[in-house]
Amino acid sequence: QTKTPTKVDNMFQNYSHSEIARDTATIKNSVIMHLTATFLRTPTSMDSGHAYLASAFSVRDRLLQRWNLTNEFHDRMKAKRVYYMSLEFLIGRTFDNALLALDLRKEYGQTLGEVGFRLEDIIDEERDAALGNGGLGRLAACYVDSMACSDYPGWGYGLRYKYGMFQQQIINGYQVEVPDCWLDSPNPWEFPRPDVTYPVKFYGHLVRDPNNDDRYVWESNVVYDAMAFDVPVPGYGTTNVGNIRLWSCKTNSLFDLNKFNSGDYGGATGGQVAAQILTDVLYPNDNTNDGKELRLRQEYLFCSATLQDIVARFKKTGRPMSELPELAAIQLNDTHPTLGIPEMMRILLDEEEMSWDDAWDVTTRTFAFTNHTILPEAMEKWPVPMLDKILPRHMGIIYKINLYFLQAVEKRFPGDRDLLRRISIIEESNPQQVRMAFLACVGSHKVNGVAAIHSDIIKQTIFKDFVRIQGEDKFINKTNGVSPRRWMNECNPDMSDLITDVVGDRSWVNDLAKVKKLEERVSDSDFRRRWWDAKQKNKQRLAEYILTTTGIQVNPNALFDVQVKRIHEYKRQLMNILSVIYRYHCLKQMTPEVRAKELHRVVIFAGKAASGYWVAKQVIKLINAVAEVVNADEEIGDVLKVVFIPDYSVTAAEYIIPASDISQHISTAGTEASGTSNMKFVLNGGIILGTVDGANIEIGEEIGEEQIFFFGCLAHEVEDFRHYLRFNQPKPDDALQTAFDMIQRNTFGDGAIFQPLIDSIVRGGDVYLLSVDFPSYIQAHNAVEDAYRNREEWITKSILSVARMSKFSSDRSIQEYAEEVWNIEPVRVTSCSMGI
Ligand code: NBY
Repeated sequence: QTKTPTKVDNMFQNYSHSEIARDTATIKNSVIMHLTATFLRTPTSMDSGHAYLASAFSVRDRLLQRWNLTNEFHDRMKAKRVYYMSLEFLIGRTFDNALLALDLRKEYGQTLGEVGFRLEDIIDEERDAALGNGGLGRLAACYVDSMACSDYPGWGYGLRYKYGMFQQQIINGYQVEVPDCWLDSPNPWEFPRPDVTYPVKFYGHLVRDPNNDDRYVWESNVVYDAMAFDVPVPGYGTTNVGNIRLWSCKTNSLFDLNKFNSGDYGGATGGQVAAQILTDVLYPNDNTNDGKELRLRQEYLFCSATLQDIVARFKKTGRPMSELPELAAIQLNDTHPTLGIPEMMRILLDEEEMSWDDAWDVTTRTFAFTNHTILPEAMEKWPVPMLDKILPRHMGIIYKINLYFLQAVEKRFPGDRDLLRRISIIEESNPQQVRMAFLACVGSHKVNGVAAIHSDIIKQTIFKDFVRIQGEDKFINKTNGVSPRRWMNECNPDMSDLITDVVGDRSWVNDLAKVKKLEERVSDSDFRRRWWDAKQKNKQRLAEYILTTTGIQVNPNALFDVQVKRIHEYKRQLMNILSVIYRYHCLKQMTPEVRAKELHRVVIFAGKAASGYWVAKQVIKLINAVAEVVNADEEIGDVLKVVFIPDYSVTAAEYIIPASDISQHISTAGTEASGTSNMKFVLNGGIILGTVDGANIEIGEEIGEEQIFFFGCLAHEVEDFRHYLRFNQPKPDDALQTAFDMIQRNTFGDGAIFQPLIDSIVRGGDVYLLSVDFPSYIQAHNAVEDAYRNREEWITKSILSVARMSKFSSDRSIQEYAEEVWNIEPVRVTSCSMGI
C-alpha cells in the first residue's frame, strides 16, 4: 500500500537513504563525539572502559537508525509480526556481535588502534546481559537473532531485571552467589522509552457490568507502571534490526503527596521502592518452579504490559479486533508467560467489549506454546487462593475457560469422570492449583516440544489426553537450533575463516547448508592440518582463560573433555566426577612408565547451581575437592587435570566451546528436552559423548553414528529401571564402588560431607540411574580415548560433523515456526523499498 508522500516522508526518505559511514575518519569522529559529549572525557583521559563506551555508543547510533527504518517499514507494509514472549533473554555481549553484523569490525579495530587500544581488550570491557538461566533463555536470544537475520518481522518481549543471573564465586570449593549489578555502568544497548508505559493492576475487586454478563470492571488502587526499554538486535547481512522490548517496573503514583506534606518524606517514596521489586531480580532457577508470590506478580506485570502494547500497536492499524490474528502471532516460551492468555481475554472482554466466543476465537488463533521440560518439579502450578487474591479477574476468566473446555469434552466423552479430572486446568488438590501447562495448551492453536524425542514424550505423557481430544495436528515438533553468527563466526574466528575459504565467501553464516562443502575437503591434507591448528589455537586460548580464572596450568595438547551447563541432578555431573575419581584411582595403580603412556586429559566443568539447590551445590564442592587433590598430585602431573571454571556465562561459553575435543551431554534418557550446547560443540568441531536423549539423537542422525559416542539406557527403559530401584538396592559395579570407597576414605577431604550424594544413589532410589549407566559410560570413555589417539580419524570425524550440522541453525528452526505456527513471511527492508 502506498500513500502520497508528505514533507515528513521525504525527509525520512533522505535520512534512511544515508548509508552507514565506513570511513575511519567518520567513525573516529563519532567515537570522539561520544567520548567528549556523552561521557565528558577527552582523548587524553580515555581509559579502555570509556573507549568501549564511546565506541559502543557510536555503533548504537548506526543500529538505531536501522531500527527506525525497520519498524517504520514493517508498520507501513502492515506486516504480520510475531511476538516471542519470554521471561528470559540470555543475550551476553552485543558489541562484537554488532560490529560483525554491520561489517565494521575492521574499521573499529583500526580506529581504536589509532588511539592506542586493541579491539579485543575493548570488547572485553563489556558486561554480559545475563537475563536468563540457561538453555531456555539463550534459545530466546538465538531466536530473535535469527528473526532479524532472516528478515522476519518479530519482536522479543521480556523483563529488564536490575540484577541478572547471579555471579558465581568459588570459595573454599563452594559456590557463593554475588549479585549481578550489570546496570551500574551505562548500558549502550538499551533505549529507554518513557512514552511507552502501561499501568498494571493487582488485587482489588470486581464490579459486574449490569448490561453484559461477560464484562467486569476491575477496581484496584494497587497500580504499577511498566516502562519499555528497547534492545536492538542487529541482523547480519541485512539492514533489518530486530527488537527486544524489556519492561521495567515503577509505581504508578510516583509520589505520595499527602505523606510528603505531612512530613513523612521516607513514606512518600516508599511505594516506589516496593514497586521496583517486581523487576529487580531474575529468579535463578533452571528447571524448577518454586511458586513464590513475587514471581507470580512478576509474570503478570510482564504479560499485562506486553499484551497492552501488542493490542495498542494493532489498534493503530484501524482494523477490527477480530482481525488481530492476521497481524500478530504470540509465542509463549514455556508456561512462564501463560497469564498472557487470560490477560488477552480480559482486554477483549472488558475493554473491547467483545463476546466471550469471539474473544476466545481471537485468543486461541493468536497464541502458540512451547514446552521445554517434563520434569515434575519444573511444572508451574499456582494455588487458586493466591491467584484469586492477586488477580481476581483472571481467576474468574480461567474458571470459565476451564468450564467451557470441560463441557465440550464431557459432550464428546460422556460419563468419563476420570478424564475430566485428569485434564482439568484446575487441579483438585488442597488448595486447588491452576495447571499452567494445561491453560497454555487449551489457549493455543499449536503446542510444540523442542526435539523429536521430547515432542513424542509430551504427546505420550502430560498432553496424552489433549492429543486425543484436540487432535494430533495441534502437537508438533520444532527442534531447537543455535545462531551460527554468535556460535561460529563470532566465537571461532579461525575455523570460520577456514570455512569461508572453502565456501568462497562468508554467506554460510546466514545459510548454513553451505557448510556441506567442507566434505569435499575432508581428504585435503593441507586443509586438515589447518583444521587441527585452529582447534589447537582455541585450546591455547582456553588454557590462558583457565589460568587467569583459576590459576591452574593445563597442557593444550591434552584431550579437553568438557561438561558445561547448569548443575542439575538429571544432567548427571555427579556421574562425570565419579568417573574422574575412578580414572584417578586407575592411574595411581599404574607404574610411572605405564602411566606416562596414558592419554593426557583435562576434565573441564562449569555451571551454576540454583541458590536453593543443596544437592547441586554439593556436587560443585565435590568437583572442586577432587580437583584440588588430583591437580596437586605430582605423580599424576599432566596426565589428569580437573578444572571447575567459575561463573559460567555466555561469554565464558564463547571461550570454552570452540576449545573442546569431547563434550559431555549425559542426562538420563528422556530427561533433557533438547539441549542446545550439544549443537554448539559439534558446530565448533567437537565430538559428543552422550546419552540417547534430546537433540543428541537428531545430531547423531545427521552427522552419522561414527561421529558420536552414545552410551546408556534408552528412554523407554527408564521407567522399569526406576521401578526396580524403588524396591531394590542398586548394584554399583566395581568401578563405581571404587569411586564411593575413595570418597568415604577421605581421599578428597572429609568424606562425610559427600555421603548424601552417595546416598542419593545407594539409598535414594537412584532416580537418575547413575548405577545403571555407569558401566557403559566408562566403556564409552575408553572408546573416546582410542579414537582420539588416532588423530587422522579424529580430524575426519570433526570435519564431517561440522559439514553435516546445518539442520541445527536457529535459522532453520525459525523458518519452521514462521511457516507452520506463525504464518508470517520475511519482509526485507531496502533503502528504496520505503513504499513512498
Ligand atoms: O530449555 C531448557 C531445557 O532443559 C533444555 O533441554 C532445552 O534445550 C532448552 C531450550 O529448549 N530448559 C530451561 O532452560 N529451563 C529453564 O531455564 C527454566 C527456568 C525457569 C523455570 C523453569 C525452567 N521456572 O519454573 O521458573
